[in-house]
Amino acid sequence: MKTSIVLSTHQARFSAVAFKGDFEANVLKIAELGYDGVELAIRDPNLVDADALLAVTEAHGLSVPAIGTGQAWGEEGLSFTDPEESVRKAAIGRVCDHVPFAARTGAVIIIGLLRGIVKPGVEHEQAYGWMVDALQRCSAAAAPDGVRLVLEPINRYETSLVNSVPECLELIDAVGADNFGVLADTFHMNIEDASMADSLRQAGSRLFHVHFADSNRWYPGAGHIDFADLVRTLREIGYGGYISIEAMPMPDADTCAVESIRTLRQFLC
Ligand code: LER
Ligand code: MN
Repeated sequence: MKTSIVLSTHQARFSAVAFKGDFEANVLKIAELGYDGVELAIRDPNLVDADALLAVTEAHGLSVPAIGTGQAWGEEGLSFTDPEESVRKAAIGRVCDHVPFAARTGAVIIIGLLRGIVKPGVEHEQAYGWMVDALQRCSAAAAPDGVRLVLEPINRYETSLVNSVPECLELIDAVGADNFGVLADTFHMNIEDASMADSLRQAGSRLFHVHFADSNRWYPGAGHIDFADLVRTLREIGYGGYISIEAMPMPDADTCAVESIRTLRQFLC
């Protein structure tokens, strides 16, 4: 297992991104702390100079294991389940736009809030159907380039569409694409999943990516989640991907990054 931490390429409103702002300075700090990679939050890949970005990550020896897409929801309101067809199409198009960059870096494309919420006037079943259809289209568009997609179960206070890992496994069956799997985020699982370890075991080889934050969404070690048990379980299921830190920059971004890698090292050595 390898380590990474979430970094935004632009200033973002989402509060659990530890590092925002000056990209190169942040990449340097992350590399010096000993992380293996940076997970990039990218609103629109068409507005990002991929060559320049990768020149920086590669110069510091960091991989890019995942791309977060949630800013397209947060800043532009794009989603797979909007009542407006044009908005749903734009959301699918945006995910497809991430494919070339993801193919270059081997990153998984994360579908978090880009799936949307169930908007007023829309039935849950209708929204679910739109989501399945969008995920089938995006998975099919990504497959020829060997790119994988993950859906992240997100807690009930943010969306009513897929809150737990077992619910996501049902969705994966409905979508039926080999390159579509689950991202397990410990912050959300602590709220929604009956047993985090059991959920990870159930996910097995369908677990493509992991976010670590503690129960209070501070760095691992600042709350009451048993990370030793989770890392043991990840090993047990043969998970060979990244553990990516997605925690609030509390008490500040640097402390969050330092403490997170310190906690992870205790279990990963
Ligand atoms: C994104 O990875 C996440 O965990 C969500 O809380 C975003 O709203
Ligand atoms: Mn997350």
